[in-house]
Amino acid sequence: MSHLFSLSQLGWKAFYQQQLSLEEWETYTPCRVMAQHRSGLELLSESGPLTLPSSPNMPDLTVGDWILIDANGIFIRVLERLSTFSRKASGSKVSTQLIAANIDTLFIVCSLNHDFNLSRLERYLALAKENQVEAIVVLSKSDCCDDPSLYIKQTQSLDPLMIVEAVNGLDPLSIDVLRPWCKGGKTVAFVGSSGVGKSTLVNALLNTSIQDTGSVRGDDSKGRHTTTGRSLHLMESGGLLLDTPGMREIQLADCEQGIEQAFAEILTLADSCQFSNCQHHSEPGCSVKAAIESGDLDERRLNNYFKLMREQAFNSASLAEKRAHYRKQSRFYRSVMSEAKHRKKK
Ligand SMILES: Nc1nc2c(ncn2[C@@H]2O[C@H](COP(=O)(O)OP(=O)(O)OP(=O)(O)O)[C@@H](O)[C@H]2O)c(=O)[nH]1
Ligand SMILES: [Mg+2]
Ligand SMILES: [Zn+2]
Repeated sequence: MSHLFSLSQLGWKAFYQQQLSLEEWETYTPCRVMAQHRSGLELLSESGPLTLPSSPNMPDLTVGDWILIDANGIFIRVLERLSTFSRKASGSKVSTQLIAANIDTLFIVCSLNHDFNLSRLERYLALAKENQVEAIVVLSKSDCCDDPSLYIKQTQSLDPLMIVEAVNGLDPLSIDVLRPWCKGGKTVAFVGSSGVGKSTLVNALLNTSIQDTGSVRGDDSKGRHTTTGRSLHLMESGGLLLDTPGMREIQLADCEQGIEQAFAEILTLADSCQFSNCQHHSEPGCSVKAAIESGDLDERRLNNYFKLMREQAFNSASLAEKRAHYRKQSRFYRSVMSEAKHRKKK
């Protein structure tokens, strides 16, 4: 990167500034984590790029984080995040892996071929709501679809206030509709299944071909996970783009509020069920079931609401159990250590 960016172009906000004392502000340098490798982090500050080798005393960091470093380039601390995206670590039942932090807008990409799936969109929407991040639904590959308006209408039915854009990632003019969210200082992330065209959109918005794009097998139009790393890319405007690899394994944990917001009309209906603890299965006087009968509520949507609620409850419980287990273990360890010290003194 030849020219320098101001802190606000890098996404700095009052929320981060308020976390620094005057002394810290005068001594340390705030840096944004732009990329993460096994060996270390690529950072960007007002005075340009720098690298920070991994060290064991650093906490779990991710792309998009704001950190402080001292004059010698030593890590001081990570600033509190505005939003955090994580997923269940692959192969593991209960640990989570950070995906990105401090995102302003989430572009939820779904392609207008076999990938179109309302339940998957609802899952991402719940995730965005939980993180209080603005969500824009991008229906990609509009050129592969005879009538995008049909899909736009279905998507819009999930939330009348949501912004839905159909684009052809291969046509630079078509993607201009996404630019208003990519202005200086804004951090946007693309999520969606493999092969839906996230990297293609990132490249088009950057006017480069930084991200590899893959070819999709013709038979089932499923992608092959072309993008494997995560990094933030700076636009000329100063906006930052994050391309994440297909997140098929994304699981919801600690996401009850997000789900409730993404399915707000179900909760409103539930308010007028006869029983305050109605489960909306077969209870008499159930307004939710009545809405299904009358066609006001889609049965698929209700079932997905149940499914996501169960999933997040299961994952939250197992995460909480694991954390409790570690706490107990470390308490035990500490008590053993202090007892040993005691004995030594005697
Ligand atoms: N026809 C058409 N093809 C597209 C469009 N957008 C992307 N493609 C093609 O779809 C394939 C996959 O696109 P990518 O951008 O690599 O998909 P991705 O979402 O980044 O995939 P992963 O990195 O695996 O998560 C490529 O061959 C693109 O050229 C589009 O709007 N229309
Ligand atoms: Mg990609
Ligand atoms: Zn009910």
